[in-house]
Amino acid sequence: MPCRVYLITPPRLDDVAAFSRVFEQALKGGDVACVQLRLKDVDDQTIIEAANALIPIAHHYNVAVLINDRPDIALKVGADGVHIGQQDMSYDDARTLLGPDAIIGVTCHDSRHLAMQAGEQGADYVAFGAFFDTTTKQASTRARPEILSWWQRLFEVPCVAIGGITPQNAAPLVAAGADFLAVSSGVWSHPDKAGGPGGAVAALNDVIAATPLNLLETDA
Ligand code: 3NM
Repeated sequence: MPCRVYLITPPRLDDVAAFSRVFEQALKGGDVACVQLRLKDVDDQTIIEAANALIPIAHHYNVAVLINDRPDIALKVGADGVHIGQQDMSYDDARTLLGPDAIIGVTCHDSRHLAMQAGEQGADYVAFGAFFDTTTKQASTRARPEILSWWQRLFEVPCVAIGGITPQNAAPLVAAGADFLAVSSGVWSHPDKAGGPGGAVAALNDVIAATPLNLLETDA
């Protein structure tokens, strides 16, 4: 399967109606597999209201919606799944709560061990990062593209590359075997003169289409 774009919302949405328009513009830019609603330092009601605004737009474009960290909210708002970190609800508890059809992805930082554990448990994807500097999150680990190639050779479960990805730096991650490029500021802060968020999604899809798989050598 070719690599696909995975959007992450900005960490704060001061005006959900305004963001909804930007979001739709991004989705019109090209293929997007899913969007992760990732709001930080806000109350539950704010997440729920944002989800209620964004889910119908996403579904109109056949884009799955995942809620960051909060399986309980995913259930409540009818999202397609969750993205959980190592400090959040456990994979097993999230699966029990959401059922067999939910998409459950797990943050694995730069750890082969965490990724194998998540894969064995049944995660729908494992996420590695951060590949580049990012101001969106205080990323505690730096992942190297080799981990994507290692994973791609050994496992069927898709891998997501995350952290500081832009259309300019994405190609080596696509070549190394990322199944998804998870991008936040690289889309929302894409310059207006380069088409804004829609232009970023188009550019990411262009990079994916132009970049053949070329797995890196790894030590195992
Ligand atoms: N997780 P941007 S890095 C949400 O390393 C997130 O696990 C990361 O946003 C990790 O595309 C990150 O703006 C931030 O860098 C992604």
